[in-house]
Amino acid sequence: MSSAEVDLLPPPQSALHPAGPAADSAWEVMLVLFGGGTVLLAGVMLLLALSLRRARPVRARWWLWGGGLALPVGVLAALFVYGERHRPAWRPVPPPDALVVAVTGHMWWWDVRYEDRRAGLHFRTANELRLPAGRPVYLALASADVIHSFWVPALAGKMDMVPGRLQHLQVQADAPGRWRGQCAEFCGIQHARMALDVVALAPADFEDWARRQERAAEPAPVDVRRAAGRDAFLRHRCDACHAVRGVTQAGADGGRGPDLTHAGSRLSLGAATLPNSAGALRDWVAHTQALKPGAQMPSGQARLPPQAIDDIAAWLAGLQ
Ligand code: HEC
Ligand SMILES: [Cu+2]
Repeated sequence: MSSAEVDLLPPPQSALHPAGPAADSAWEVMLVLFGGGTVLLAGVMLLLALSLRRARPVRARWWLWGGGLALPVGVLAALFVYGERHRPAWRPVPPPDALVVAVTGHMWWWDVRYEDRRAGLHFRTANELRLPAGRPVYLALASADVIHSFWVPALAGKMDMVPGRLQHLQVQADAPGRWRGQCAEFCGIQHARMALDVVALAPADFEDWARRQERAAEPAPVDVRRAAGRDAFLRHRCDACHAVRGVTQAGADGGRGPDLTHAGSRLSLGAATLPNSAGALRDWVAHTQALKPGAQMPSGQARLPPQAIDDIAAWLAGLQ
């Protein structure tokens, strides 16, 4: 993706800048609750001022029936009806025109699988969610270990990812853009560095991206350096945890670590811990535990010769 397509400012992670219908609705609820609370506070202050100025106190019965019963019942009933009407609908089955994406939380990264029945797309990626602008996206949310929570404030409210359960969230981005998501349920030492890049693309750009992602990696690079990187990746058993379609023999569950088939095409590394580049890939592989202490991947520095790390990084950067 060129820099012209993506805003280079820090991607916002803000519920105050809604970018789709679900977030618009949450924003409206927030305004109504805030406005309603302000009106109530003003009313109470007014009553207080009146009672302080007036010699004759308000009768006790008024306080009891009015302030104790009528007011709270009226306000809470109205809020209940209003809130119910704005609650996202529970849809056990995705709408027919929706793009279905299964996102599974792991300590501390996101596995992302695309299942687009309409276009016949099936592929896996990680730590990055790309969406076609203007089309509903049905997210099937699960967890591989502990409770996580999927939260992209610009697009929708939070949804917990609970082991043994399948939750869902329907989101839609109104226009192309880039946002940040964040795990919103404490899930262990690197919870804070379990973030997610979210990019909405024009439908044609999304189609291009998806077609590229669906392709397997080139099994035998002609470039000598990259061939050496692929060999080192296999020799040092990175494939014990990572799949690179076309190169490794990973099972259908994807592996213990993120799918790396198109690692070079992603915006960041380590679940949005650092921006992606050939140099960052090298640093990540060599110093994993310094960059993300506790991450469930060993640092390469002590185990791999520097040349092998350089070659692997060059190969991964080329997996576009
Ligand atoms: C024991 C399993 C394991 C092994 C072995 C392993 N990794 Fe990882 N790797 C992981 C996990 C888990 C993550 C996610 C870490 C996180 O972000 O918390 C990861 C993340 C990565 C990422 C960042 C991916 C992304 O999109 O954020 C790269 C690149 C990577 N590993 C490369 C390698 C290379 C190269 C090797 C071999 C030298 C290797 N890994 C060995 C488990 C492993
Ligand atoms: Cu978390």
